[in-house]
Formats: sequence, C-alpha cells, structure tokens
Amino acid sequence: MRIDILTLFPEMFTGPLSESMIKRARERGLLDLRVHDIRDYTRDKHRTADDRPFGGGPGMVLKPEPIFECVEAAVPKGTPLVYMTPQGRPLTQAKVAELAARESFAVLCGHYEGVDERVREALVTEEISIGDYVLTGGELPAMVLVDAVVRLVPGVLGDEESARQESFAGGVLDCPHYTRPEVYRGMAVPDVLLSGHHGEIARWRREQAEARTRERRPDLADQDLTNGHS
Ligand code: 4FV
Repeated sequence: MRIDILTLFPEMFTGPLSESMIKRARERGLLDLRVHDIRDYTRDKHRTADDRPFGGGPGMVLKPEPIFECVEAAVPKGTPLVYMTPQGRPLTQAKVAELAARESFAVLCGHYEGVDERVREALVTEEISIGDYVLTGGELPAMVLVDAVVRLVPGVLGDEESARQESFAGGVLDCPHYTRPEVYRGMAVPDVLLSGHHGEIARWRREQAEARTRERRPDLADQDLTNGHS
C-alpha cells in the first residue's frame, strides 16, 4: 500500500511513523509511506503557504497554489485525496477497512482555519473527521487514520485473527482481557478463562462484549441488533 501525506509540519510525523508496527510495515515493504512538505511547493522567498481570509475574520487560510502543485508533482494522478477536517464524515472501523483495501490514497493535513475552498472542490475526493472537537492541525488526525489503516494491511499485524476479534470488528466493543498472574492483589482471573473449555470461553467473551456494548455504547448495540445479529 502507498500512502502520501501532505503537510506543513512533516517533522511531526517522524516519531509516530518510524516506530513499532508502521516502522515494521515499511521495513517489510508492505507500506510505502511518503510525507511531503507543502512549503516545498511555494515559490516566494518567504515560502508563504497561508494568507488572510478574503472577507476578513480571524486566522489564516492555506493557499491553493502550493497544495495544487504539491499534489500534481508528488502524488500519482488519480490517487484519492482524503482531507482531515471536523466537517468530514466520522471515521469508523468500517471506513478504515475500506481504505485498507485500497492500493493507495493521499492525506491532506489542514492547519489554521483550513484550506482554500478551491482545494476541496478540485482536489479533495473525501473528507474525514476523527471526532467532534477542533485541533490545531490535521496532522494528528492523519496519524490516527494511518495507524488504524496500516494495521489492517494484510501481513502487518502478527496474526490477522486479532484484527477480526476486536472492538467494532463485530459491531460490538471488545471483551475483557487477562494475562498472568492468575491472582494479583486479591483480584483473580475469571475461572472460565482458566478452564480450557474453548466453547465456554468464546461464549463468555461474547456475553461480556455484548454487555459492555449495551452499557457503554447503546447506540452500537441498537445498530448491532438492527443488523440482525444475536
Ligand atoms: C480535525 C478533526 C480537526 C481544524 C482546524 C485543523 C483542525 C485545523 N481533523 N478531525 N477533529 N482539524 O480538528 O479531523 O485546520
């Protein structure tokens, strides 16, 4: 999979994209991740990438020219361009799975008040939000998206099984997990998990997941029920 990221702050990606799972995916050739500095596509000596909004008002807006030229110079033609914005569609595991099935996509990180509208009209193919709150930039949302997508790329996660048995995979939240010691400060691991009865363990985990979903995310539970599960 190839992912291109367009940002004014490429150094923000250094840490997160060169550690653990994503680092391994890049080393194993499962991921071709490229970070482009939009400012490299400015033409003035001050490398100006933003300007004051027409019509007045607070803040600055990202100029169209550097973004258009960055996309045209650095991103293969026809690559879907995802713009991270609070006005986008809420990111879900289903959307993550859809992106993980693609050959490639690019992510545009806004900053300040956002990008010039002509970028959204002419270049952006979809807009995604990671949540109903306002951040200083689209960089953290882009990292969230890349992390969620890359772990679903075949071969990246040790065993794909864990990706199938986790929160949201079956429309429910995940079940409780335990590891050694069996008793810690008087808190014991549920006997069923020590029983070796895989059928009973699977039922216990499903019951726990559904109970947790009903308690914490009734919206998901209703969704799950309407999708004809259980
Ligand atoms: C955001 C979000 C987000 C808004 C103004 C960047 C900031 C600044 N992106 N999900 N929530 N973006 O807050 O995706 O331009």
